[in-house]
Amino acid sequence: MTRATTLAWLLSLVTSVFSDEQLPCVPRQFEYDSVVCVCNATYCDTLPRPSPPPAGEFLLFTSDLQGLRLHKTNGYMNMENHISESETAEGAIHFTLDPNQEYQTVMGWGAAFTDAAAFNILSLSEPTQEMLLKSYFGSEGLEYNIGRVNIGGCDFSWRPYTYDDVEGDVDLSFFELQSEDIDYKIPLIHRANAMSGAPLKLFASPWSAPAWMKTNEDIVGYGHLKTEMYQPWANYFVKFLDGYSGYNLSFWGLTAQNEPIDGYVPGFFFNCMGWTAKQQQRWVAENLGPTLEEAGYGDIKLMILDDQRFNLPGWAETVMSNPDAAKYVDGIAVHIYTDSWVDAERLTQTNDIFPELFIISSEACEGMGLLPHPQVAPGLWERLEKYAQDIIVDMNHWVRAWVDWNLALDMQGGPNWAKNFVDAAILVNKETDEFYKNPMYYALAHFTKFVPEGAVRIDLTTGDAPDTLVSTAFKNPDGSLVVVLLNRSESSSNVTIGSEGRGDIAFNVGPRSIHSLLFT
Ligand SMILES: *[C@@H]1O[C@H](CO)[C@@H](O)[C@H](O)[C@H]1NC(C)=O
Ligand SMILES: *[C@@H]1O[C@H](CO)[C@@H](O)[C@H](O)[C@H]1NC(C)=O
Ligand SMILES: *[C@@H]1O[C@H](CO)[C@@H](O)[C@H](O)[C@H]1NC(C)=O
Ligand SMILES: *[C@H]1O[C@H](CO)[C@@H](O)[C@H](O)[C@H]1NC(C)=O
Repeated sequence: MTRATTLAWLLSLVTSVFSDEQLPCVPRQFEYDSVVCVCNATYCDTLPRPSPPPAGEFLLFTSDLQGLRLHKTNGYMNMENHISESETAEGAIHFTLDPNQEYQTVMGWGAAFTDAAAFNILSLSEPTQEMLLKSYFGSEGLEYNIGRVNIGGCDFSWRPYTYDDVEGDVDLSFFELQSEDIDYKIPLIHRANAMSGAPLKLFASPWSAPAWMKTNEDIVGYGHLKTEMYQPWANYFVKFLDGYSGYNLSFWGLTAQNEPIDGYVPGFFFNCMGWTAKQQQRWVAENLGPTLEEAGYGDIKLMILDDQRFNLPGWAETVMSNPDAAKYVDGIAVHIYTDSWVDAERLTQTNDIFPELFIISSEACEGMGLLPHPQVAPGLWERLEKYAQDIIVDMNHWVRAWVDWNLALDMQGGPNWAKNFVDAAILVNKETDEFYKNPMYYALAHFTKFVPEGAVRIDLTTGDAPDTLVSTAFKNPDGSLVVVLLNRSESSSNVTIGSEGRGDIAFNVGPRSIHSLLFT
């Protein structure tokens, strides 16, 4: 061996020896109730994918308000099934797992490569950028397999552009990808793909057509596509896909429009375009569907809605009522912003009516300027609780993938040309060349590290858990089982999880905590 190959071999040995080791969180407390984990050019906490333990044992990973982050412990199942005599099970809340009762197959997890996210990541030094990308796409990070991309400008852009702002250019001869794509998002997506081993499932969403295609001649505000622009707007999608394909990036999916309702809200303040379900039906049937197919993009998964769940099942019923539209539609995308007051039963109803369509949660964030907390609140635990609760409830109602909003925002919650600042799982501080993993990042970790694409949700029931204790369960492709439990209450309690022929798992659930259990 040459010295160089010996060195490479030694390095790979060292890496393989230490790759199972979980590098701990370096905590920092801002003025909120829990901590962020600090990463820089030379250090970042890691999350190695746990191997399932032998039969009769379980692994338990806990994060809590007090500062635990995926803290690993293990235990043995109580094979006697005499739970009432178990030391740890006094007054326990009992859950019953039925791995034979299967529901939907998981498609995965991800976030959006917005202009803002790409700008923030690239504002760090090269080694810190690598740490951040690894935190999402590497084997020791969240292992995201899905990425969303904005088609042209969105609010998380530094200017409200489209790819063809030349008035009346119906042939799209001036259509051009912009610096936001070429210098920011595309290079980052390639780096993410290289880290994740397999190309990400990318899906793209438009916020607004060029102003000249719209009734209000503006990118913001109340307005919709002029009827005579239905075909040019479908051609615009093909130009976008061709453009990215020129940079060797292909898309797995598309949503027909980001938040179509926004464009029917008078005075709406960031990039939007209004569609009713009836208009979307007509456009998909007569323009988008056939145009994608003719251009060789017929395999791209087309998703409708991409807006709040209160529109379901009605939106899907309207679009799908026309077979010429229905034949092009593969899925339904929902955003989380009304989830705390609109029942998730709407998702189950929708799945019951259209079992052939998949449902994904395509956008989520916290901190939309609502009191009592500001938009960016580093370390605020309640935002983990909101994310985890939303994921659990969604998964229990047939959602197959959950996609976060911006991969990274700055300390102000931007950049956002419309000043619609919000919080993010990772905040970037370019002054100090650091980034901070918010509790929301770990909410995602409790799912992504344990429940890969291809896992199936299974039945988990409880007669006596309070509302503040929510849970869901999965069976993985390798046969291992996962239960995720979130306790939003201030008190702790004992929990047992039993399943036929497997013995009971007993453990204590502390106040304000989340747990992922892995066993075979
Ligand atoms: C990076 O973080 C590590 C761990 O906290 C720390 O020891 C090191 O000094 C930091 N490096 C810089 C340049 O701040
Ligand atoms: C795309 O991939 C091909 C084949 O690997 C390569 O030759 C070409 O340079 C790539 N193009 C870009 C823009 O990356
Ligand atoms: C959990 O079980 C332990 C051991 O039996 C007991 O001391 C403790 O009080 C129980 N905790 C709760 C909240 O019931
Ligand atoms: C947290 O939630 C429940 C519900 O309030 C509470 O009674 C319990 O003591 C805490 N632990 C668990 C698991 O619920």
